[in-house]
Amino acid sequence: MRRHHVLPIPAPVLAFALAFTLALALTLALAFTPVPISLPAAFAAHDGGHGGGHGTTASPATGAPAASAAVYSAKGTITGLDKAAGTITLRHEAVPAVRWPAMTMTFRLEDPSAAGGLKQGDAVRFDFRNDGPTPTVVHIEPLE
Ligand SMILES: [Cu+2]
Repeated sequence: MRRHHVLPIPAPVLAFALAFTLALALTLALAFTPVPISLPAAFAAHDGGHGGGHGTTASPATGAPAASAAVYSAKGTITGLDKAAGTITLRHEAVPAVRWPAMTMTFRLEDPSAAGGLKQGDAVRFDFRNDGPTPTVVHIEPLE
């Protein structure tokens, strides 16, 4: 009877293979785990710059398909006004409808002339569309 040739695998080779497999598994696990990577972005979303957007827009009660067309109302104080650029910076109260905390942020003015009688420091009530990184104020008026 002829014996099969079984090549013995040296222990160091086995150890290396095991370590390599573990490293590969760990790398894959990290690569396919989005949570630890997305958390900092989520935390940064409302960190003053508003670069990360404004979080999830709640669906309007009407169920309208275009959430960005919905108009929301809030109160705030003007902290900056750039009529030439057509932007206004508002320190606004929390807006639960779009899940915004109270904060200071810049809006685009749909009609820059709408801010004609307003100035920095004014308390205002305003309507806006949450339609992009710089949401659009569609109406603004002084708060009595
Ligand atoms: Cu905001």
